[in-house]
Amino acid sequence: MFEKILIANRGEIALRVIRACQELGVKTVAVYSDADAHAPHVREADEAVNVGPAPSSQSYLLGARLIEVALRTGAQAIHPGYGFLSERAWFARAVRDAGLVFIGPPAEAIEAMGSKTAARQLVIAAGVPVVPGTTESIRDAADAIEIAERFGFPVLLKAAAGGGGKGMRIVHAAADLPDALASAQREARNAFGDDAVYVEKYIDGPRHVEIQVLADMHGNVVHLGERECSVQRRHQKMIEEAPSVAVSPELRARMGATAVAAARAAGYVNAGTCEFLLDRDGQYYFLEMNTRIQVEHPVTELVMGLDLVQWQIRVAAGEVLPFAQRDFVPRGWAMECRITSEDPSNGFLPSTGRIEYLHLPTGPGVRWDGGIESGSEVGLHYDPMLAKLIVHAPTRALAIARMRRALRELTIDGIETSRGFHLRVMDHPEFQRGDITIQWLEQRLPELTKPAMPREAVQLAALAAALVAHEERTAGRGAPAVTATDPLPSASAHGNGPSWRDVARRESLRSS
Ligand code: MV4
Repeated sequence: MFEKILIANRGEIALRVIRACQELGVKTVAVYSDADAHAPHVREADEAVNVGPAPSSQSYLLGARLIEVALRTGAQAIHPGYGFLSERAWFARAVRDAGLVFIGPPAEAIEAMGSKTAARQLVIAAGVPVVPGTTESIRDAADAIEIAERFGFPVLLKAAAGGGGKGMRIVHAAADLPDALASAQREARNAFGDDAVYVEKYIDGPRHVEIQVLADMHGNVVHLGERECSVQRRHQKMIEEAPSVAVSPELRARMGATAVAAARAAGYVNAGTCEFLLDRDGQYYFLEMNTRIQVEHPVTELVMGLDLVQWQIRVAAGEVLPFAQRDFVPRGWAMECRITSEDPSNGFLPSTGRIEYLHLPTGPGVRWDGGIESGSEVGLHYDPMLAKLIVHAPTRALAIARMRRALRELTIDGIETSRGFHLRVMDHPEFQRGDITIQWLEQRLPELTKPAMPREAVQLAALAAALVAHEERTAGRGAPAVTATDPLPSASAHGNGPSWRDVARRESLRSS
């Protein structure tokens, strides 16, 4: 086992990795930007090194600097977390070339899965079902029309270098192809520096189901079942669960075997995830492989009863996976809500400021993976995901009830968050039935984000609260208590500061 690991990340995932290290008896080195000098991951690590100014391009993304810090502090390995440098093959290679261990897959496996067209070729050869389409990039509009007509409209143009939905265009008819191709290529060039685009048949109304895999250096590869990730907005997942209502034990075994075949084809080692579309007929199609630990890994940990981050570290240190595939049967139901600093009632605009007060839910079956505390400053430099609230219960219905309870226990004062939005989702009958596709959330956004009360009702409630607060402040100071049966006192009649009528006037002006 390693003696010391450098964690090349921040926020909740940095803390998550620190916790795994503490349990394994491994020392930790945190890195941080100027904006994160007081962040919890800095305090919880055994050592912490400032690596630059707030922008991640000048701190968390400076691979060479992070490697230099690892060497200087005597760390033997680097855990990249997710995002930042986690899927940059050049970084994985530079870590290895520096004589350190990258806690993730080999650079070659990251590269093999990085190009969507190359990944399709690789997994097709291993017998993995992919969405009907090409594995070569399109030459021109005429080429695109010919290919699209072969598969039938609608088709989806995708960036070969892509992922995450950038450079994607749905095309319903040949006449729309030239313009769609030009804009997909432009977006791909801007996002990835590569304008290669290819064609897939468009799958309408599927679920997004992914399979977790875990592989060691000795040829052992297991899958840990699926996560249902359909509840997403603009390619950002909001709620994930394990298992999926749409996956039977038989389908799990088939999708799992497919994911293992894809991992083997890529020479995969460490934790990884194969993303699939699952259509209404139970057909599934490989989309891409994420070559990192994912945000939503805890739901798998809870139903499978293992610590994925610890196993990432252990296989990176050369340990043999001691599991057989039959050891992995999901137990109960796990669900995760991503708590973000976004304002759902305002188009999910990022919300910034100081977290004045934080109260965390506890009790049976509740887990909080967070990177915030009372006093944390939330700015715009990094991802708006602050924390994940995760629950585990015997059944899906009980997991929803538990999530509801935990969301209600959670208080985050000072900034807007997604908390209330998650409560609305938990209360939605379609969500409760598991009747969801990748389109569900965006279709239901109006009802899930409309204000709870009309504006006038909020103003009246604020006014009433101000009156009560004033009443409590002035009670026992000579002013007669104001009750519902009292006549309206005149302004400043009692000489004890402003009368409640003055307060009411001030508050009504303030809230309008
Ligand atoms: C698709 C698709 C429908 N048909 N491919 C979006 C991101 C990228 N990973 C692949 N994506 C999709 N590919 C075909 N042929 C629909 C999506 C898609 C999607 C996939 C997973 C989760 C959320 C999604 C939201 C919109 C579209």
